[in-house]
Amino acid sequence: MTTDRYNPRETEPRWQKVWTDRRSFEARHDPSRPKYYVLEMFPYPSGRIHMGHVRNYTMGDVIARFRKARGYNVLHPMGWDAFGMPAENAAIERGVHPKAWTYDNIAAMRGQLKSLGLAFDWSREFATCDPAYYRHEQEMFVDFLKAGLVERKVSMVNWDPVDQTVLANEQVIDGRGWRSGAVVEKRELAQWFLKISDFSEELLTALDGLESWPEKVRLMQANWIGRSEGMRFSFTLEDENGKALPDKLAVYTTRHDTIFGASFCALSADHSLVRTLEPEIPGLAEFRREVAALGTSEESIERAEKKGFPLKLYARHPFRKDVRLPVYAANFVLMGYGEGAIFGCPAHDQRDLDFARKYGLPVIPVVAPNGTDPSQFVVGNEAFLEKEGDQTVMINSDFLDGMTVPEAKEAIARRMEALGIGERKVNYRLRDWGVSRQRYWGCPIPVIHCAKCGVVPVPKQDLPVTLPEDVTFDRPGNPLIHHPTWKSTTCPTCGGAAQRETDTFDTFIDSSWYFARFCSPDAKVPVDRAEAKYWMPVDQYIGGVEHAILHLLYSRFYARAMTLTGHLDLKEPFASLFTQGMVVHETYHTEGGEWVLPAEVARLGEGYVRIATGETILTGGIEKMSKSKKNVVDPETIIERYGADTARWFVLSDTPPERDIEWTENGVEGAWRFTQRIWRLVADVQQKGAEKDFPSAISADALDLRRATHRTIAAVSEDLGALRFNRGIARIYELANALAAALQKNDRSDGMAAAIREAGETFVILIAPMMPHLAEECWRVLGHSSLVVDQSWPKAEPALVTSDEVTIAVQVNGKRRDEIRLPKGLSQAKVETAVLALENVKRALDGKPVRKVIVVTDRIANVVSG
Ligand code: ANZ
Ligand code: ZN
Repeated sequence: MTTDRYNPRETEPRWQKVWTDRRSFEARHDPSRPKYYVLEMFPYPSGRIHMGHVRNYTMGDVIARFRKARGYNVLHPMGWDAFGMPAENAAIERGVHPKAWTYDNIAAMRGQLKSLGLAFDWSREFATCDPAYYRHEQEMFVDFLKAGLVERKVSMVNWDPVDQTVLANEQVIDGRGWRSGAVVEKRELAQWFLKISDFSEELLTALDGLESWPEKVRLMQANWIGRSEGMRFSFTLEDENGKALPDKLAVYTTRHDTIFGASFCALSADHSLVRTLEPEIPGLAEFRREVAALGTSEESIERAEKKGFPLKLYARHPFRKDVRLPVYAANFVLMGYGEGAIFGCPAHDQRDLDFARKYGLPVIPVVAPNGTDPSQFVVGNEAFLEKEGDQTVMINSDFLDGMTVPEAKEAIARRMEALGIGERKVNYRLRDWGVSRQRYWGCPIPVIHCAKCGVVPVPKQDLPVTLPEDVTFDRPGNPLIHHPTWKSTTCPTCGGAAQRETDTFDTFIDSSWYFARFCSPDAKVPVDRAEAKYWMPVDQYIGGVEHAILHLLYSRFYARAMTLTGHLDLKEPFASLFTQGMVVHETYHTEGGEWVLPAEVARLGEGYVRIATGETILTGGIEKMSKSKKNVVDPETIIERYGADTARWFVLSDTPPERDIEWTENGVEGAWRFTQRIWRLVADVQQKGAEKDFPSAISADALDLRRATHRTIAAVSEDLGALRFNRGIARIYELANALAAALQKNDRSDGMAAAIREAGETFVILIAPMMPHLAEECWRVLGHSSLVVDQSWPKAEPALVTSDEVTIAVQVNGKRRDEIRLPKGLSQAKVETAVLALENVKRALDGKPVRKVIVVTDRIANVVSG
């Protein structure tokens, strides 16, 4: 017998234990079955899960459970992206060791994820900070090194002189270190780079094959790779007196057509020519320092006021012998792109225009809308940029006059090639990936520096190079440098005294191959090729769009690099990608502007008050849940109060998964009430649906219920397969209504009992991916000793699915609230019953009595309330 109320607190841990004991979700290589690898981006062990995790992992879980029921051999693993700064910050601020902090957090979060009943194969779990994981990362780095995929280069970093540390671009705020507040300097440092730029073209063109990726992500990646077709050409240089100099100035441009509009040249402050001139020109050193304080981020450079410093040099115009262009060092020219030098054409580039206005340089338009009189066309404070589809013509441009822009580009390219001063060049914005970090809590870079032999990779038999645990955080800089002994070692080549590299890897490396490691988490090699061949690629990858660029691009590169070094045989690691929306919530604050947790607030009349004090609370708008605005709801509290199934159901309902979902108390209450309703419904099914077999002829009502059941199977299967969870759920509500209606009528017509049983059992299997615990409990109530988790997904009988159906728009008091699919020509009474049972209609009625229902056959049903 069932009790009146469904009590998730009792059932959920019980079913979780059953699944664990039966190893229900452990995946085993089985070539006789089709595999399905579903993966959600693994979490950083911050200490607690948040609602974003709940939404993300629930989606993956529904897919995993659904695919399993459909007969796939499912791999659904979980691990921890466990290296990174926050662990070190905790060490500095609170004196806990990063390792202890990290593993404690993992333990806490593992418990929280388990309480959600997620169908993970926990036997494959690892953390990237486990030496057993990162030793393989080190091994692959050594292989990459041998394969020429790695380079050691001097590069510019943001240096915090107080904290004695390198800062990431995001850690530089208005030119100052985020923690110390010190003015950031630029420093040159020898660092390791992975040569991702060798793959620019390949990573770009292969995007076309990623048809199951969101278009916007593919576009973001394409922009990031940033292919452009242009020219590299050289100017001859002269001094103020017109004396020719030996040096030439090479520039990169995509607008060689605008060469007759050139009015200056600009060099990056780090350009070799500028460096050479620094001691000769007073004030130049100061200017370079000022530019350095902008840091290395393109964004801050873009935002800064455009400034230059005249170098007392001139570039001779290649086609106008009487024109020479002043040469500047400028803060907006990047060293890492093209040649680190440009010619400026103010009329057709906004940065160049701002610069020209500031320094009084000529502005000569050379492209104009078709039909413009060249002598009348002027450029004011906005550069003239042609938009796609514009009809334009070259003006003021000598032999180019009258041409279109593409014609002019071609003409200039030919001339320059003929003169031997330039060539066509494809450029990519994508830079090599700098992977050295001057940090403790990361994977040690496995190389040794020997005074005699130079850089020597650590021999494989000496791996892993493990992090020392006895480190201190009492002074600025990298603890690995301060460690008394760790870095002293002997050179593997000559046996002499040598030093370990004290830099560690960028944590993006850790997450660039973890998905491959999950295929064989205990292998003695980084990846067991046979396992990876079976499981890879990931069939469905799910994560936030904030990782659309770097993480995914690095992973795509890693798959290629691993393939080149024989660790994998695959190019694209993620066959299909889904980027879910965020969880948002109303923000609350006091009149004084202090943010207040939703849990501390209660509704009072039209407004809100703080429960503890009664003071007035104001709302500040719906925003992404964040600690800073305190608009967070703790999943643990929700699970304790309502159970995991309610939370899971809520995060999937109503809102399409790619959109932001608003967390509301009402919504959660609604999901909770539905779990209770299911519980009562199933108890009723068990009583009234005693038959298993259908008689040879069944009543019209029984047939109706069967049709509802099979149509729901068809629709939910399609919706879950396409990740339209909210739509699948809406269909499940409809089936609940149909089943409830049949039960209520106490109809004993032929076949009804079997139809009820069929509907009830189907219903339980259909809700199982979303509410797995409740489903198991209901399955037991229905008299089964098997588990729902082991049931196959029901099949829709085609004859019961196809029927003449129409979509009827449902209104309440003339306002559209829903729609419903019903058999064509259905009687007024039946339409009325179906419509009144809709959740959206009930919500819109808000308890008001129904006066009448106006039905326009097969088109509209309007519910009019009293
Ligand atoms: C002359 C010109 C005239 C340009 C004009 C633009 C408009 P993409 O498309 O991103 O490749 N550029 C080249 N190297 C640069 C560097 N190191 N730092 C800053 N800017 C640089 O952009 C290529 C354009 O960006 C080039 O074309 C160059 O300016 C600038 F009406 O050359 B152009
Ligand atoms: Zn040596």
